[in-house]
Amino acid sequence: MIPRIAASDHEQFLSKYYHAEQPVVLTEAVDSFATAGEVCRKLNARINNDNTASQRLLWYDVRRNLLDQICGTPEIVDHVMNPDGAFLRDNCVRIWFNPAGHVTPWHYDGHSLHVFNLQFKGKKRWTIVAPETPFLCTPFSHTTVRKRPSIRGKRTFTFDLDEGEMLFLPRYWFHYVESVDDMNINVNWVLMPKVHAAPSVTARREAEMMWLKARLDPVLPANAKKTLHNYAGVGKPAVDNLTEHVSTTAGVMRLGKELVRVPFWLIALPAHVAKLRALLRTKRELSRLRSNTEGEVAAVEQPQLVN
Ligand SMILES: O=C(O)CCC(=O)C(=O)O
Ligand SMILES: [Fe+2]
Repeated sequence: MIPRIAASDHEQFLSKYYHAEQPVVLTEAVDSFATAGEVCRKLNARINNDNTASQRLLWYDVRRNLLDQICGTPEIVDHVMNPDGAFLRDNCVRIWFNPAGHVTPWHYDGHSLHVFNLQFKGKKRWTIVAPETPFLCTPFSHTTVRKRPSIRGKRTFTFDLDEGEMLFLPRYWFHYVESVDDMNINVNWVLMPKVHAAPSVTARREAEMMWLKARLDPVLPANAKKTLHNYAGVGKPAVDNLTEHVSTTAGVMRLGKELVRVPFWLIALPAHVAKLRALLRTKRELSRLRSNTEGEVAAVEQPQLVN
């Protein structure tokens, strides 16, 4: 069973989970008395009105202040989102709007990100797998070859994340997430810690892939170049930190290890189709939300009269 502790228990969280990079559910992370519909409309109106917000494949990337007066940053998140201990991106908050039945396929997050995932509205069912018992991924990617790989023999947790709870998902943990309630709204705060990760197969693979990409920079395809130059929001300092202990032999061997996986792209076809379907469904849902909130956007755009 995944451990659950009170979000206010900072000492236990930091010593047993944050620094040890182990997942935990933090209970009573925030209160919200608004309905899912109200939260959805408010967030969408702000996103539509903010030119620093950007729409990604399945979520929005926004700045922290977009949440002002909607959902404050939990104290413990504020404490660790500190430039002394972490690489931080400007748009360090992700917002997800997912209807019932939405599935986010198996993957682990890029950019060596720790994720604080607040279930602001609704409920989601998570299955997570530790980086030391990883799944096989397609070459140079963070997504699994199989759509529903077996979790037998893996270190894994399956649990529901209820409204008001926040999951701390450390870097390199694989996850598969199903949306349970009619409307599910999640807020994530993300950061890359500056301390080195505990050794694991996945941590080593990520470091070796980035070592290789840094050396191949001039010939990288646009997507890979973008990831390299924006790694964890800061690029080179984060990549240098991550790849500090990668030897030339390990880096070069990584190229071979990824290339032998190329045939797995074929086996991965159903996984890619599932991802594409999730993407299209979310896009449809997002545009529906957008058109539903047009009235409110207009209201926000009205100049405010201040006496
Ligand atoms: O909420 C979801 O469906 C997926 C969340 C996720 O992948 C993440 O927070 O990294
Ligand atoms: Fe993720």
